[in-house]
Amino acid sequence: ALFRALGSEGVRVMMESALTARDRVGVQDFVLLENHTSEAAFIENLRKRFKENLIYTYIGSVLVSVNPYKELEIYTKQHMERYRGVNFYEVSPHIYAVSDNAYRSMRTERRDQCILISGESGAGKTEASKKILQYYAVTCPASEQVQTVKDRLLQSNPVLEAFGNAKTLRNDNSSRFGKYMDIQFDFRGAPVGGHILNYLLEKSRVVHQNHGERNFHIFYQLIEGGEEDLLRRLGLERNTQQYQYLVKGNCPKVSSINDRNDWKAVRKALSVIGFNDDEVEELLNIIASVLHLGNVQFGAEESGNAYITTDTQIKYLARLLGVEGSILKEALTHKKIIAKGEELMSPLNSEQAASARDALSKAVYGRTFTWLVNKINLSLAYKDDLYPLSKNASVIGLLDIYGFEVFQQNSFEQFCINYCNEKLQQLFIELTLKSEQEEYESEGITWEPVQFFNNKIICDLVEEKFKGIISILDEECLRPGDASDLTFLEKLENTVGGHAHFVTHKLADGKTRKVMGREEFRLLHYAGEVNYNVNGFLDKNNDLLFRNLKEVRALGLTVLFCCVNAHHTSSLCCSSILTQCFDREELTDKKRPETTATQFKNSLAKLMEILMSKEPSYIRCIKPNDAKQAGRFDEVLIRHQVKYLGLMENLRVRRAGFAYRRRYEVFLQRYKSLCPDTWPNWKGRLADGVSTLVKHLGYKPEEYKLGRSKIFIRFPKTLFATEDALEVRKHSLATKLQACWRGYS
Ligand code: AOV
Ligand code: MG
Repeated sequence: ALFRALGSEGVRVMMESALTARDRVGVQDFVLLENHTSEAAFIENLRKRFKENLIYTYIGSVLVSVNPYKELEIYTKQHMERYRGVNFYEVSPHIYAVSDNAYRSMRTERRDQCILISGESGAGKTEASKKILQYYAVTCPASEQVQTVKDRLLQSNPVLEAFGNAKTLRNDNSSRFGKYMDIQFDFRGAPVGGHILNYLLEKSRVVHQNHGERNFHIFYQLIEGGEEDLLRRLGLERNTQQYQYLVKGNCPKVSSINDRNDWKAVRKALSVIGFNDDEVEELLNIIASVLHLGNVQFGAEESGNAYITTDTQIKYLARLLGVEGSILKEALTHKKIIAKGEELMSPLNSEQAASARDALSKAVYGRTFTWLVNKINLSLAYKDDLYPLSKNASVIGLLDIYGFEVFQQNSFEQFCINYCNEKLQQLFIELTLKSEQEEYESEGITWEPVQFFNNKIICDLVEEKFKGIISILDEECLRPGDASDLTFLEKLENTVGGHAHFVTHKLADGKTRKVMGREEFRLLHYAGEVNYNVNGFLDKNNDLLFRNLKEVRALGLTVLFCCVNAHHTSSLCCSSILTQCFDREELTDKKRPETTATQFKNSLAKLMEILMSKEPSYIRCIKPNDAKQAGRFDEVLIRHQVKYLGLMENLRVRRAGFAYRRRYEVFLQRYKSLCPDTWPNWKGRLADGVSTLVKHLGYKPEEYKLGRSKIFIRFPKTLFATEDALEVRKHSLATKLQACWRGYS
C-alpha cells in the first residue's frame, strides 16, 4: 500500500537516489561490498569515503579508521548523543559507536571489555583513544565525585603526552611509550576510577634525537612557556637551542605544535590531577636538571682524566638536586670500584664521563616518568570507603601503544616497538579467527576456514626461550669478556641465520649482500622489512645504572647515594621524587635485575593475558600519506597497510559465505514494519517471526540461513533491498505526514 501511495515512479526515484548515494560514499561496512575478495574494490571504497570525509568504515564489528589530518565536525556532543544506545548499522560508522557498544556489552553482559587500537606510527591511535575517553566522560552518568574522576582521566593525557610524546619524522606527536588504561565503572555505569600501565619509554631520546626530531615535549614547553621567575629559579634561559639535549635534531619548532599553549594546558592538568605546587616545582627541578646535565662538558687533564669545564651547570645542579657541588663533580668524573674489599674512586676519561652523564640523564628521566604514572594512578584510584568497588564493578581497557615504525636508522628502541606491534597483531589474529569460528559453530553454520598469514613465527623468532633474539641478546649481555654488539650479531647469524624472517649481509654461499650494512640485521616483520643497526643493543639492554658490570653504571649510584644521604642527614631539600625513584634497597641489592628486553617481553606477556581475559573491540588505524597532509590518499601506502593489517583476510573470515548476520530480535525490531504479520509486534518465537518476515520480503532459500539466535544473510544485495524498502517506507510516511499537516494548516 505504501509503495502504491508513492507511485512506481516515486519508488524508482527513491531507489535510485539510495543507489547513487552508495555509489558516491561507498558502503559503510566492507562486508556489503559486491566483490568482497577484491583488494581494489576495498581500496576504492576507502577512497570514496575518505574523499567525503567519511573516515570510518566497518568490517563487521571492527572499525577501520583513516587519519584525516584535519579537524572534522564529527566529535560534538550532538554526535555523542546520536550514538548512545543505538545499534551499529543504524547510524554511520563512528568511533563512538564502538565505544558505546563496548560500554553496553559491559553493562548488559557484565563482562570486562578492552578496545585495542592498532596501526602504524601516525595512523591515529592516540587520537582515537582520546576520543573514546571523551565519549565516556561526556555520556556516562555523573555525580560530583564522578566528575572529579572524569576530569582526572581526561587530564592524565596532556601530562603523559608532555613527558612521553615527542616529534618524530613519522608523527609530530608520537607516543614514545606504550599505554594501557583501565577505566573502572561502578554498578550504575559511572566511571569511578582508573589505572594506567606504561610500557618501555624511549629514554635514549633524552640525550639524542635524530635529525628532524625533537626531545620530549615537556622540555620545549617549559622553556617556551615557563614564567620568568620560574625559569630564573631553575637557572634556565628562554632559548631551547642553548641546551645540548635539545639541539641534536636541529628542530626546535614544529608548525603543528604550540609549546606555550601546551605548557598552560599541562600546568592546569597537573593541578586537576592533584599535584601540589611543591610537587610540580620538584618535577620541574628534575626536568631542568636534565637540561643542565646535558650541558656539563668535560676536558681532559694531561693524564687523560676527565675534569668538568662548566662550573655554572654544576652550581645549578647542586642547587636543584640538593647535592653538594664537590660531590657531584667527583661523581661525574669518577667511578666507584672495589679493590681488595675497599671502595675507591677511580677517574674516568672524558669520553667515559660523557657517556656516564648521559646514562644518568636517561635514568633520571625514565624513572621520573614512572613516578609520574604512579602518581597519576594514585590520583585515579577508586576512593570510597563507604562503597568499596564491589564485584559489580567492571572495566573497559584502552590500549594505545607506539605504532610500527621504520626509519633510516633503526635501533634497539624500534626493535622493541615493532616487536610489541607483532604481539598485538598476533592477538588480533588469534581472537578474530577464534571468535568467528566459535560464532559459526555455536550457530550451527558450516564453517569454511580462511588462510591467514600468521605472524606467530616472527613473535617466536624474537621471544622464544634460548633460541630467540632476546635470549641471544641477554646471553651476550651476561657474558663476561669480549662480548660486544658485533659478537651479538655474529651469534644471531649462527643461531637464527636460517630463519625465513631474518636476514643479514651474509649470504648462505659465504658472499655478502651489498645492500646491507655489516652492523645490521633485517627482520621481515608482518608490517614490512626493517634493518636494525646493532650498535648500542648491549648497552641499552643492560641499561640499569646500578649494574657494576660496566664502569659508567657506578656513577649514578654515587650521585644518588649523595642525594639519598643528603636527604637523610641534612635539612637540605633534596629531591624527594628522586629519592622515591631510586630506593636504597635497589642500590644495595646484589641480585641481577632483568635486562630491558626481557622485562619488556614479560610485561607484554602479562598485557596479553589481561587483554585475553576481556571482550575485545578493534580499531584499525590507517595512515593516508607520509606527508601528514589532509586530503591526500596515497594508494600505495594504503594498500600496503590494508595488506599487512590483514584486513582482506579479516573481511573474508567475516564473510565466509555470509555477508551479514543479525540477532533475531534486532532484525525483527528493525524490519518488522515491512510485513503486516510482524507489524506492529510479533507474538510468537523470534525465529518464526524472522522466517515469516523474510518470506514476505521474498528472500529465496539460498539467500539466507537461520542459526540458533541469528539470521545469516549471504549476499549484500539482499540486505540492501531490505534497507531500501525501509527507506522508502520511512519517506512515504513522512510525505504522508506532511500532506496531513498541510491539510490541517
Ligand atoms: P599514533 O598515535 O597512531 O602514532 P596520532 O593519534 O598521534 O598517531 O595521530 C597523529 C596525528 O594525526 C595527530 O596529531 C593529528 O594531527 C592527526 N589525527 C589523527 N587522528 C585524527 C582525527 N580523528 N581527526 C583529526 N586529526 C587526526 V605513534 O603514537 O607515532 O604510533 O608512536
Ligand atoms: Mg600515539
